Amino acid sequence: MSRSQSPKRMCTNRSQNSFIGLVNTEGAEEESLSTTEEEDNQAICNSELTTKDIKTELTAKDIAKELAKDIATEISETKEVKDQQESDDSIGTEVEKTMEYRKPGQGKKNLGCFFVGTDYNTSPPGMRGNRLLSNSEQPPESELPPEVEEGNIEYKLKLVNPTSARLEHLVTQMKWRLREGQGEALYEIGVHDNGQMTGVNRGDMDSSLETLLAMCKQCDADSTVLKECAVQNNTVVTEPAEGEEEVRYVAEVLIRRSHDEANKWTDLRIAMLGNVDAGKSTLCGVLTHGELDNGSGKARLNLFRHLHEIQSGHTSSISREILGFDQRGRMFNYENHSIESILDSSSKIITFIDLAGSQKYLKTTVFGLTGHSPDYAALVVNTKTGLVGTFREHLGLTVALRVPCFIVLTKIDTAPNALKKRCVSQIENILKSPAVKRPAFVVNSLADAEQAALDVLHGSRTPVFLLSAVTGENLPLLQHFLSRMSPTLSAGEREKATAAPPKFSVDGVLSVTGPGTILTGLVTRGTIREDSELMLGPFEDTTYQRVRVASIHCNRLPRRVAKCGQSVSLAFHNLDRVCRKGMILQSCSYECYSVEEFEAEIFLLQHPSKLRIGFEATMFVEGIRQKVEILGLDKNITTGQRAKVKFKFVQYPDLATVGARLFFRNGRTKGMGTITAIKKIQALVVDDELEVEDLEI
Ligand SMILES: Nc1nc2c(ncn2[C@@H]2O[C@H](COP(=O)(O)OP(=O)(O)OP(=O)(O)O)[C@@H](O)[C@H]2O)c(=O)[nH]1
Ligand SMILES: [Mg+2]
Repeated sequence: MSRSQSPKRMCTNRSQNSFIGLVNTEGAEEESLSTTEEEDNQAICNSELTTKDIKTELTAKDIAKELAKDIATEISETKEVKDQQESDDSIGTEVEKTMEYRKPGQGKKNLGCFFVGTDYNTSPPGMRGNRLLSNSEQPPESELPPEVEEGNIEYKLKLVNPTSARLEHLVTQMKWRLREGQGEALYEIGVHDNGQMTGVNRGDMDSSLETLLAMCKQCDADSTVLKECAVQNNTVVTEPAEGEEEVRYVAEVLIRRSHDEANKWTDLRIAMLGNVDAGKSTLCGVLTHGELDNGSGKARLNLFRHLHEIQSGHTSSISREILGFDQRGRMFNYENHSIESILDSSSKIITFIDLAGSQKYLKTTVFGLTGHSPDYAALVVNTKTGLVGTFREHLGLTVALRVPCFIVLTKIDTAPNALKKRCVSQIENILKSPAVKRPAFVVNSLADAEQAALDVLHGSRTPVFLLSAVTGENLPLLQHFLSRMSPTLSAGEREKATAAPPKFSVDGVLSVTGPGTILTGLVTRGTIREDSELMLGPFEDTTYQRVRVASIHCNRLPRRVAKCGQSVSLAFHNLDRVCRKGMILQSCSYECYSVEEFEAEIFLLQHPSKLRIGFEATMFVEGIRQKVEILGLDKNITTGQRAKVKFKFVQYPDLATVGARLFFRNGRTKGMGTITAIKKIQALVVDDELEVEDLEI
């Protein structure tokens, strides 16, 4: 499609995309079915197969076989499930412990600690133990410890009517202090650098606070006076004595970066998929750290979370890194920027979700796709080896879950021309197959890259990049493409979602000393603020708990608000129950319920025999990953066939929504589909206690 022919850029979402499921040759997965597809569905419901149905069933079977070709060597079902459960369980624990957080001071990044409200026991080293006026009921009587250059505490005797040059200097200093405190700083007014608290008179104090406000404005920060004390004879007094020296004042002011402006960034999440050793982590590392790879695994080291990953060279957990672009398409990464300056300078933030290529970690990878709600997926292929290993399975997943994808053929520095051609032709064939129906579009120029960003959004073609993370060949094409990519939600849909009451889906649970339980996840609707009162649930006993948000961190920096579409971490004032991935946190105005049983229209991608009642599999739907059992089937089906199935969550009632896309697997068995009905267990809130009652919908 030429540029002039390209469809007008318009509101597009996954359901509108013709980015159809693997079975869409049959039309079962399309939301608006064509006449032929309706007939097809009808025939299935009536269990009467027409010639056309048989034909389409066969097509689907072939596709399923094609997609399953490379996993035929899988180890036996039982062993694999056991292995995966073990590996996933251990990974889960490790991920939960380490996700999103690294040790302060590690690398160039300023990462790490949580502040909960104004509890500074958990603050970075610069702040700890150095809290001044308001850290106890009894502030120090006459002096504070001397000011230190590092850290986020600044002493100022007074800030009265500064000249513009002086104000500029003060603003620079405040930005530095804020950076030191990861977005928070303390100003002690009326205090000398050596800590002596002489105080200032009322007029100078008011004027100093005004200057602080002006400085805050320029730093995009808010100020709060935490404590003000009276000082007489250089001593803090609770009751100023009459007739003594003039009363002077000292104050402690908390400065916090707001980062609150609406839609400051466009957030995009890209999941990295592809076979083991394809070069996913390397590509993420090169893009986000601006340093080419050496061909022996140097660039991927920035992405690894665990020692065993460094030792084995394989990703086993989900890690995230960010890359920023400003409105002019200039790129901001860790090469020359701190995380804060990337966020300051960028208008678009791309978060790469690096996933594991190994079959052993497939559960974690599928969860990365379902629970982390990526906007796009990048399927990375080693040009030299072509479409081997888990590639087809990962492509199948993006199609099944309707995640628009693009292809990156890496390592072209090591592949002779013949192999490059072979790989491109393999890709072209699989992308134009009826299962995918998104022809390849090889990107050769910046203009192509621009067009490719539109094509992937509309779902008309699949962009294909050929590049090397070692020589950097064609890397600018991919960077240009990334700078032009748009969110899959249209502006209207986004506005609607932003205006709705808040909802947050939990994709990770951390336990941190001090703040306690931290929930990470995506704000799917509305805006969450500090101190927001929300309902968290369902817990395993189907109850919901009312919780109050203590602090919000986004991209490892403190925030006051988190808006729809942002991935954030939340700490709470009153959360001491065991939480799990897949829970939701929502406004009290939403219904609180859990789901015990649900119905879905499924398509069986692969199964060794007939699918029967009683079969168990791991279900991935939205943020949920739980074992389900088949309670009912409208007919017994085999590979490449569809059925209406009734499922039951095996461990505990969980969440499911009508219309949600699902994927299930057990060993070699794989299937996908859409939820069509749910049986709810309603949870009523009575103060903080909940009453549970059964309601059938
Ligand atoms: N020569 C060359 N080597 C590359 C290129 N990209 C990656 N590599 C190397 O390929 C190896 C595997 O790269 P990774 O990034 O770990 O692969 P991965 O896809 O993340 O693998 P898993 O995490 O196991 O799924 C590393 O040794 C990289 O240095 C490239 O463009 N050229
Ligand atoms: Mg990797």
